[in-house]
Amino acid sequence: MDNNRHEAQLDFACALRKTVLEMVHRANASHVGSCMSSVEILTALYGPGGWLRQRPDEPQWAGRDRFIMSKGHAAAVLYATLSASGYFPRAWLETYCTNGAKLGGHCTSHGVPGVELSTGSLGHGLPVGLGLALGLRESGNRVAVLLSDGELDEGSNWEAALMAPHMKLGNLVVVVDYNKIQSLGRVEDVIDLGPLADKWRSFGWKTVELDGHDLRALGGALADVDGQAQAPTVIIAHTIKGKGVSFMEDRLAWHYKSPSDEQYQQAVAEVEAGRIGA
Ligand SMILES: Cc1ncc(C[n+]2csc(CCOP(=O)(O)OP(=O)(O)O)c2C)c(N)n1
Repeated sequence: MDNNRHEAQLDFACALRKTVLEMVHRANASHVGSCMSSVEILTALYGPGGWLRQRPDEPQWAGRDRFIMSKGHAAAVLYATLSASGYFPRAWLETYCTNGAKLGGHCTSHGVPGVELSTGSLGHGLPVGLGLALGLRESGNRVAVLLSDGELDEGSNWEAALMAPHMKLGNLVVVVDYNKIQSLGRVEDVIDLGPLADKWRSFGWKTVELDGHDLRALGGALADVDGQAQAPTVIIAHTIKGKGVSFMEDRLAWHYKSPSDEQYQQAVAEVEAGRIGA
């Protein structure tokens, strides 16, 4: 990736973190840690020079690649990304998670340009993504699905994981946000997923493991996805829940907690001072 694009992606990611903090703080909402772990993944997909082929001014463009945010509780970071990409006005973000607003606390596709599927009930994104990839394979469109690690406790994912290589869906890419924490405990204590890469590989997926906050690594792995290939790709992105804010990083509490005024100020200052994704 050239340096200009990399710098632009670093700026995009930093802005996303600040926007998410602003949204959850204003709405007194949960899931800030869940959003922070996905920032670089969404930046690699949607940010400057990102992997998805989309037209924000034409959200229903038939030639678009599809993205499904299966971890729908992290809606704030998807909404922030879509707004930054030009899908809808930034003013909409101010209404996030308030009564009657377009932008609900979980991802909603109803009336929100750019959101392909309403999500929040975990375990549905990959099965739907599989169907989309099957339907779009001939036209050359690609489908990306972002899963969380706790979400992999849902058996529906493993049915789709079994099916996609059988259907030779090279146009399907899954990114697992492997932050090692779910809502009420650490993944290894709730249901240990390890060895996670071996599991996907044994199902027939092209399997890549990387640092999910490394924008160059993410961009490289996505660029290697060959839509004509015989196998789907899974990117196991090792991430940190709450990434970018010292008191949130790797802390279970920040799945549900919302920052106080003071914590919000500190978090923004840390994000502005940090240079994450390099
Ligand atoms: C089917 C289903 N069961 C339970 C929940 C409640 N729930 C919300 S988030 C979550 C787990 C969060 O952990 P993880 O999936 O690892 O996502 P992270 O926020 O860590 O990225 C659960 C169980 C849900 N949304 N859907």
